[in-house]
Amino acid sequence: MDVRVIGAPMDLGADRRGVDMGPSAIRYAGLADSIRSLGHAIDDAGDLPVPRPEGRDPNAERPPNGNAKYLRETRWVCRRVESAVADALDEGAFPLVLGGDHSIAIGTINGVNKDRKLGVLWIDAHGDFNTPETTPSGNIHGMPVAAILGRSVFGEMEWARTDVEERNVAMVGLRDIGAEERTAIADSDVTVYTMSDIDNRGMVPIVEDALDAALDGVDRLHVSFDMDVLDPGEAPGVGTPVHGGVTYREAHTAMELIAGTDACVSMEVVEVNPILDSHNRTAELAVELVASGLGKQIL
Ligand code: B3U
Ligand code: MN
Ligand code: MN
Repeated sequence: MDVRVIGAPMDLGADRRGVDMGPSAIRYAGLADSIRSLGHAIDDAGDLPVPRPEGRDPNAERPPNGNAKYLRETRWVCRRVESAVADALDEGAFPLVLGGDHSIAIGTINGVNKDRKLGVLWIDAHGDFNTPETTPSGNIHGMPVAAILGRSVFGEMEWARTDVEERNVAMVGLRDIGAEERTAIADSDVTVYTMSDIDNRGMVPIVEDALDAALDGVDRLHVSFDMDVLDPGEAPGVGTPVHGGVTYREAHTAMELIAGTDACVSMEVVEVNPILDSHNRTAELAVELVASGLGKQIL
């Protein structure tokens, strides 16, 4: 397999600065060697351009109702992510997108969903199901799932919505969901497994069921991995840590099961924030988890 690494050093979708350094930190943690040691070729496309927030008006373009900060800039970045991902797939490579905040997933999934149906496995502490009307922060990294599903005003945004069906979105690891997000998720057809579900049933059946839901009627899977799904004790370098997350082994188990499906056509790892990290630990963990997701086995 030929892995195309695409850096998306985006930090306009989040409150805390620093996730723009995520792609560098993940590369520095040994990504290329780790991928090569699995027998894959690696082609690092470098980082896509991302506008700096300094001197910009976050509200230069406001959606009709509510708020979505840096909407114009996010569209600009996501379109570039989309075409880099689509080009990689056209050339037979496996796109691996390094974030950056989670708003870039809007671009990645648009790139993967171009002409064929897709399931999405969303691994995250958060629901990322807010819309400009329900967001508590205005931060687009809390909205990408709603965006790709074309909910609310995103339905009018051709760069954001996809034809991924709600029933093909499965989310794992959630533990921080706003009140309005909760209602929206409950009224939708997405499949959600919270931390309580993982506590009760264990990671293996949860990920197996999530994969079944995501791949129901489709044969391609995109994995969107937000590093904040891990417990902050394992992964301190994320912008919005939430206690009570998945363990080191649970995260590897999830990735090993993903590798075992053979359906995964693309992956992204997001929200690594080196400023908040300790000795690049979170980036190193990101590299290890990518390796498991790309087929690394213990024995
Ligand atoms: N739900 C909150 C917080 C949040 C979402 N995603 C992250 N944080 N990383 C929001 O702002 O939408
Ligand atoms: Mn997220
Ligand atoms: Mn998150």
